[in-house]
Amino acid sequence: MFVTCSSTAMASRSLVLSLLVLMTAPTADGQALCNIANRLAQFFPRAFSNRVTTLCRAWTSEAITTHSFSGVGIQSSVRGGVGENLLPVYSQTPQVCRSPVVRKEVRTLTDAEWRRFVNAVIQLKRTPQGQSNAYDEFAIIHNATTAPQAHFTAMFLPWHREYLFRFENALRQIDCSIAIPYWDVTLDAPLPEGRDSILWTDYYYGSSVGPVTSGPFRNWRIPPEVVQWVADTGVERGENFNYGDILYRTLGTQGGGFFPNDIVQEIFRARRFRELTWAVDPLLEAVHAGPHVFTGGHHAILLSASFDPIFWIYHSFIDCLWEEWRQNYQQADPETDYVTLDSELASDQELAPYARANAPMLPFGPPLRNSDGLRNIYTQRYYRCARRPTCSANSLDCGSSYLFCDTRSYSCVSQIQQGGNCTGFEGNSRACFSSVCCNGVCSASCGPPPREPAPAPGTDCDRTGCKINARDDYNRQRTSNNRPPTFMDHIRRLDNFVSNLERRIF
Ligand SMILES: [Cu+2]
Repeated sequence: MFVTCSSTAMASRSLVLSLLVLMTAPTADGQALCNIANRLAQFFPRAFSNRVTTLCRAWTSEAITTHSFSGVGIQSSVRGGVGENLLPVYSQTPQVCRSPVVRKEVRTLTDAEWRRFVNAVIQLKRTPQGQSNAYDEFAIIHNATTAPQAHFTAMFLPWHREYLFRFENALRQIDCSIAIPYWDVTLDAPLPEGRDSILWTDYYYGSSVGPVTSGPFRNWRIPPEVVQWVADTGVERGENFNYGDILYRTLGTQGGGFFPNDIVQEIFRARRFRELTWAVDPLLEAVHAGPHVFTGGHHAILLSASFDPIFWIYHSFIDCLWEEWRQNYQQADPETDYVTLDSELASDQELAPYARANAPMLPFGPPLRNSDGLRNIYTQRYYRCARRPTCSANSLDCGSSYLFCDTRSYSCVSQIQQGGNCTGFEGNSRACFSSVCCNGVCSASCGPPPREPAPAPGTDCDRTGCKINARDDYNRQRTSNNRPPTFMDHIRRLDNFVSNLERRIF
């Protein structure tokens, strides 16, 4: 079957490209590629569209290999193995808890709320369950064998909704008041360097590079079998993933960063559920992978991602974005607007049967079916999402002392930690946490200008001179001095993350 690309913006170059793709990929892939390329081509440079196309191919083949039941994969079967215990236990909110709870942006939580969430997560990790602990029992089912429909199929969003719902219920057995906060990464996107966000401090997420040895999740244990799977995945990809048995992150060393709100608006152009699925338009799932890869380490690898507690906070955001879309943009009944064609359920046809509406939602069902994941009951009875932080000329309050209003665009932005790069925010007295933005650096005070120009953050200097590291070089490309990042800056970041994704796919 032939797939046509209609947009004139694509021109003959892309037609040639699509034909090349069609020669090597199944029809469904070709269709998906045409769709995404058409949507992106209007404002993305040629190179980016080409890379997206390559990404789509690479990713699809990854889906095919990772979901395989043989080879490197998950040995436990959930039934009678790791993960079995939690499945019935956490399918309902404890009777004594009042619902709905409100999932809020993580920086808008009060200190007490954040502490209660962290404590409950830690307690889950300390609760023996089966052969391991309650936290690990949850984390281990996030893989292509136990949950074949969870990624690269139409079930991506509903499956993760149920997954988070159960995790939240587990936390609520410890503390009824808890709702999983969400991490709106678009608030970090405008920062010159994502790693300088207030989130990468000991108060919030802790260490951002290397083993996590500070913050609430310090020395977070990764079980031996996962250590092995991660190392094996590295061998498969020709990379070194020997992260050891402590939670590991590599923030900022790969991937282009956090996606901006423009991308969210692009996703919100969809009107029917089928347009949010990988086989029809991979945009949402592909963009969601960006922060996974950017944070790196365990969070960047599918079978270990949920071992990092930031997984739940990040996926809570993806879920809340879906909810925002359901309530404001979906032009059909959200409970019944699903996908019927196998070719649209999954690009890899082997996965399609797992994603059909009536199929059991593995590993949670039967009796739970995939179609149950579309029910309104989740967000009507059990939780809802607070509005994402916004500000305006009339109200500069972003609802948190850790956020500030960027008065150039009247949008909320994460505060920058002391010592962080605040280039472009010099005029904003609230941009830096407990400090002021001087000469592009969040400093204790603005003293007289230094006699010699200080080395740019991230440069490697010794007596013989300064060696510029890759990340610094990358930042130089992205933003020239003292101007707010433009949309094209964001695109360049995305371009970077896609090129990294080609080599290392979440
Ligand atoms: Cu996932």
